[in-house]
Amino acid sequence: MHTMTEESTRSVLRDLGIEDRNPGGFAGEWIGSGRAVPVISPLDGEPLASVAQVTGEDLEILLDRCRRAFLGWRQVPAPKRGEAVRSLGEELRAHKENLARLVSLEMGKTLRESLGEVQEMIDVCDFAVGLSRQLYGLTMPSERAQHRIQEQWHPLGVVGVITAFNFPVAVWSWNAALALVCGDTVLWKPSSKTPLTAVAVTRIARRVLERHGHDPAVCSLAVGKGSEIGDLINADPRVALVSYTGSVPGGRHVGRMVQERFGRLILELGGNNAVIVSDKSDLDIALRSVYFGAIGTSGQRCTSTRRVIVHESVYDEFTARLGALYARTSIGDPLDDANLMGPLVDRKAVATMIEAIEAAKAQGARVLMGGETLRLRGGCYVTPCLVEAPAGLPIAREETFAPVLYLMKYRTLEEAIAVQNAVPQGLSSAIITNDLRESERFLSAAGSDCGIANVNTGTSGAEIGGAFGGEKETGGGRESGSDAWKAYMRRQTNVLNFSGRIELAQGIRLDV
Ligand code: UN1
Repeated sequence: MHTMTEESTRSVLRDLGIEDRNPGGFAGEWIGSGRAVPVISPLDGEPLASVAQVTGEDLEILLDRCRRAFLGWRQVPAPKRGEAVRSLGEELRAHKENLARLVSLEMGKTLRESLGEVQEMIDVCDFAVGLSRQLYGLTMPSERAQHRIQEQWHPLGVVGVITAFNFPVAVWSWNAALALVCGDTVLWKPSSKTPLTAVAVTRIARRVLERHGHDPAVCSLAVGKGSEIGDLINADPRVALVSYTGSVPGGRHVGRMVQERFGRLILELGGNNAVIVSDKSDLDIALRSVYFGAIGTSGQRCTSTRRVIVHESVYDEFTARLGALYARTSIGDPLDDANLMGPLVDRKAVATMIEAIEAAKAQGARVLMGGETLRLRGGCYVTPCLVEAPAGLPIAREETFAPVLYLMKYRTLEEAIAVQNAVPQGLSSAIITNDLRESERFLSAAGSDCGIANVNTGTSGAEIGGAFGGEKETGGGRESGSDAWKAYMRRQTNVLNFSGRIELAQGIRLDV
């Protein structure tokens, strides 16, 4: 048993409207004619509740309703759509504690990180409310007299949001809050590992939309397998944009399917994020940044620190101090505030971690500590692992979704940047240095090739205000802040002629 008694777990579920058996489809009404799948908590291997998956026929109804909801929603003025998103943020504030508890129960991250995840949802709602009055287009001077050129941004359609288990609610919100103010409707397919949080959030969104007199199918839900329901979404021309968060192979598959029909895509795939620790760094900052980046969410963030590239002159000291922190890591029930690390999401994740460590050893790396499974209450607990990696270790080119950190040495900054860039993924990166030249070189065109590059702070824990995403095999998509909203809208260029005659562009003569 975890620290929450059965009674308090029940009260969390009750507060969020989770029943023993829940339908997994929603588009104005709840449906779910498929198999009821139990959700097993990684905390203790016990079932929390079950969710009935949607069938292909269910999805047909859901998509049709979600598309029809779009036809109305796109005509609601954007600031009015923003009002609904403001209420969504307020409702999330009211349920923050319980929603965070459910996130921890369902996927295992610590309660403090779950609270941070719900806070991300709230933050992006606030951001989107402001955005609802700032969906600006530009005007351009025309080369023709008494003509004007402008661009407008129009709603796009249904956005299919396919999310991963590791941020079971925040990734939906980055997409949904933006999509909603942009006038799109959302069909959410959550990870099959975390459908309960999705049901809870959809119930909240429904209440908010209905209270504002809007069609609740604006926020629809389809729980089902990626290979069935996900593929139907990918192939369906009614889904204007597919925003997919998941693995590189998953993204390659989704990308091909959506591209085949010229649908729009946002891909947020794997990361293999490195921190460069300079000899001119503050080692306390380096240690804390790397430590949280590597063990936070038990190494299951796409932004988790997987590699640390340390200057040879501080390597021994850094490694010894990091090892001491690792040895002190309190692992266990994520709802207990004393613990910094909860379980991995399931047994398969534990097996994958062990296999990666075996591969590292076979390839010539040295395990410095950790990487053991812990027999705690039948849950999926492991100790975080530090691996000393020779240059070019093949397994260190892969993203293993677990707390395995590869330590590498460097001599010159050029070499460190080359090592950091020499992986197929390009999500997040960081340098810890007090040297202005080093920091500027790291951020320059010849520096980090990642979508996120930080100085004196770690690779994970991005704020919502910046655009989030990465290059190369990470997929190239951007979500959340800055101008990421543009991917959720249709840009239309308009030429308006008020001259009273027809004149062709480029000076072409029309003699008729
Ligand atoms: C993810 O792991 O899919 O930057 C998202 C971070 C979080 C989001 C991670 N804000 O670590």
